[in-house]
Amino acid sequence: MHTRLTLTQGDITQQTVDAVVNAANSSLLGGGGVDGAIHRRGGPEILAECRALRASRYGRGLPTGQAVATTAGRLPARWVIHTVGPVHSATEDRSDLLASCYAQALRTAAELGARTVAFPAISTGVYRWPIADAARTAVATVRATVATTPEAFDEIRFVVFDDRSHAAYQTALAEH
Ligand code: AR6
Repeated sequence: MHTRLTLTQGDITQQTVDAVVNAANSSLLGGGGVDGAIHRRGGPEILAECRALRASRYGRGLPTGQAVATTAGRLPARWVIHTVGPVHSATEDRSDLLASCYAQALRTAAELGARTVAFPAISTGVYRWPIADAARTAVATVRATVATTPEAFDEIRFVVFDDRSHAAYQTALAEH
């Protein structure tokens, strides 16, 4: 099966998919941006599972570049996959951690049997990653991951908020 990579401009909390990826922070206890929107619309069930994960497996928080799933609560999805992007730094290139977010989220999705997955532009808001570079990393990592698991996914959807991000993803998707 061929996995489609698609691009949508809109609100990630309104995507009808199997799994929605959250641009979380390591506390797993919510924040602004995508994280705030997911908890607001998804309801308290998501936070309750996040708290349980903190109490069991992630007492020190979810490390940057890793991913973990919870229920999607009231969102039109089955799961939320929380991942922690790196904060952009001018002195240290942590593109490897940004790529890891996409690879680990997809690995988690495949384990769950999620065939459609929606990704926000991880790290490009509060964490200040330049959108053109983040879009290239996102697209290249998703392409490489789905190439190794061609049967796992039907659609990977990149969901962006603004025109600039949309243009950056269009450019990245047009590159080979
Ligand atoms: N749907 C789609 N995209 C969105 C939405 C939405 N509802 N809301 C924002 N964006 P951010 P980060 C875009 O800041 O940079 C939180 O406080 C936004 O325009 O959500 O990884 C967490 O708790 C931007 O392009 O995530 C962490 O502390 C992109 O989504 C921290 O922010 C990501 O912006 C994570 O920062």
